[in-house]
Amino acid sequence: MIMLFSCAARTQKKLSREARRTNEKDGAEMVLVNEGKLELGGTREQIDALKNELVKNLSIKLPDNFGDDFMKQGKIFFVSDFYIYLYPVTNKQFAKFINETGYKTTAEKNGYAYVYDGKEAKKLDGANWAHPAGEFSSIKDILNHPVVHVSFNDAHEYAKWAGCELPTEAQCEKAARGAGSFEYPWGNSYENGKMNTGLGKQPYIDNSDGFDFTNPVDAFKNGASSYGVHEMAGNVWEWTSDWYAADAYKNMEEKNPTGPSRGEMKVIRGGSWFSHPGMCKSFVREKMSPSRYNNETGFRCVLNIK
Ligand SMILES: [Ca+2]
Ligand SMILES: [Ca+2]
Repeated sequence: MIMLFSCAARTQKKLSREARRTNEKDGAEMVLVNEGKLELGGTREQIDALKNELVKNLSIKLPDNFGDDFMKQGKIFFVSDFYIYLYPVTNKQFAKFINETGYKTTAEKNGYAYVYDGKEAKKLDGANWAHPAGEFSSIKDILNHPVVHVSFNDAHEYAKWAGCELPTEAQCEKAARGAGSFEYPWGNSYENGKMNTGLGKQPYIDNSDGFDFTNPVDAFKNGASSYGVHEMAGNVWEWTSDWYAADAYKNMEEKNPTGPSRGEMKVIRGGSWFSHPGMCKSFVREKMSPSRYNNETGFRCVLNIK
C-alpha cells in the first residue's frame, strides 16, 4: 500500500514537470531534457573519420593523439532530468543582467578584447560584450545574437543572477545528441542550412550558411536536437561548468558527472561561426582558460531539478 502510494507520488511529480518553462529573470525559454543514459564521447571510427575530414579539408597535420580526449571509455553515464535554455544567452538578455547588477565583465576591466575578423585575431581597445567588434561597434542591431567576449567567470555570474547554473559537459552532450544520440543535433551527417560555421582555416568565414559571424539565435529552425534545443552546433562555442582533463571520462562519476574537481582550463562545446563543421560535432571537446574571452564564445544556462 505504502509502495503504491510512493509510486503514484513519483508519477505525479514527473507529470508536473512541464516540457517548457520560462525563466522570469531573463525571459529565457527552457526545455526539459529527460533523464537517461549517455555514453560520453565518440567511437574510434568516428574520431578517425573526423580526423581524416579535417586533414583533407584544412590541409593540416594533426597530432597523433588528436581526439583521444573525446573518445568513449566504455562507461555509461546517467544524467537526471534538467532544463536547458533553448538558445544561447543573447546580447539583450546580457544587457538586462548588466543593467540590474552593474556587473563589469573581464573584458571591460581589462579594457580590450581579441576580435577575430575572419582572417586574424586583433587586439582591440574598448572591445567587449557591448562593443563586440571594437570600441565604435554596438549591439543595437544584433540584440538577438549570442553575447560574446564573456569569460567563464562572467558566464558563471550571469547564471547565478538568473537562478541557474552553467551546464556540465555531460548535459551539453546529451542536449546536443538528442534522444537518438546523433553526431550532430539533427542526425549523423553534415547538412548545410542547419547551423552557422566557418571553414576552420583562413579566411575562416563561410557565408554559404547565410552568416559571416554570429547569427540570431533562432535563425536555424531545423537545427535543433530532438529535445528542441537550438544552436548546440555552430554560432558560438559555449562554456560548460567542467574543468578540462584529457582523461576526464575515465575518472568521472557515473551519475550526473561534474568533471574533475580542479584544473586550469574549462571545457567549451559546440563549435562556432569560425569552426570547421566537423568541430561542431556533439562529442568534440575544446578547452579554454576561464579568464579568456573572444567573439566566438558564449554560453547558455541550465536549471537543475533538485
Ligand atoms: Ca557561417
Ligand atoms: Ca553553439
